Amino acid sequence: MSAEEAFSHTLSKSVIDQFSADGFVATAGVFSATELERFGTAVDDEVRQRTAHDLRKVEAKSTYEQSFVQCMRLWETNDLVRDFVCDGRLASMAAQLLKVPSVRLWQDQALFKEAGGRETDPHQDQTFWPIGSAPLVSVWIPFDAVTRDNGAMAYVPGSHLVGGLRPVDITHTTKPYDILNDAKLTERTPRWMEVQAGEMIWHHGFTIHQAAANTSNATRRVFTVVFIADGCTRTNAWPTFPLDRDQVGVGDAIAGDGMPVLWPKPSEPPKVPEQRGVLLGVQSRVL
Ligand SMILES: O=C(O)CCC(=O)C(=O)O
Repeated sequence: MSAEEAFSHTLSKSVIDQFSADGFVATAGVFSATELERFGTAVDDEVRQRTAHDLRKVEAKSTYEQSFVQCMRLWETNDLVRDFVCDGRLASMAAQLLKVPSVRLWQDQALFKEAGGRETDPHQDQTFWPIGSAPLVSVWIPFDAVTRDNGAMAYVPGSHLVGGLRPVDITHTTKPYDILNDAKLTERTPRWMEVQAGEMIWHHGFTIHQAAANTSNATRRVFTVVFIADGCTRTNAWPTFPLDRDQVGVGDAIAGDGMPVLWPKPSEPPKVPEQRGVLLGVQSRVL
């Protein structure tokens, strides 16, 4: 069997080339409609349980919370979500896009943009984390069609090639940096991506991306999974929950129960860490 046949879901050369050039690419046909429905229902259940205590309307929330309801590490609390995250398809696609033999789970999360929710500010993901320029890719999986009216994503083509720029404080604790006007960018016009349910969009850790406000009357339901190449090290001491939980020190290899190797697919399903993070909202510190 060739290495390519061994992939759980083989990507064409044109998809991989487009990702390398643009820093983002859409793929389709990975999950069947039935699977997507089961996956979406599991994520809905988990978000509903984690947010049941929060009865605030969107306009009463903080600026950050108005961009999305954020629930992290659903693979640790929901068996069905765990099956989808760990079944090898997404991880093998991530390895192909990054052109690496092995990837670990970095994080997964539900990002539900409520009706009336504001835009997500343009930013790069990777500058939030102490991982330097480790190869990193995120997959954005919508459970319904997404348009400019209900929270579509937009990406700046080629921006990943510029590397890490000033981090953008999307939490609005401080004024967010206007990254689209960074002098290092040669291209600064985001390309909007409207997608059908069943399509998903992959972006590199340094690709500048943003999302539109949700002016529709329904929640935009999205789940994302981020993969990091195996064999990378922690580059500094910024508090970072998955690294701190697994006691990964500066200079240590990134590894541990919370960041399992998912490609090549492990022979046994990964063990769920005993210690859980917060169930709702952003979290960087071990509690
Ligand atoms: O879905 C959104 O509104 C933002 C998503 C995002 O920033 C990401 O997936 O990295």
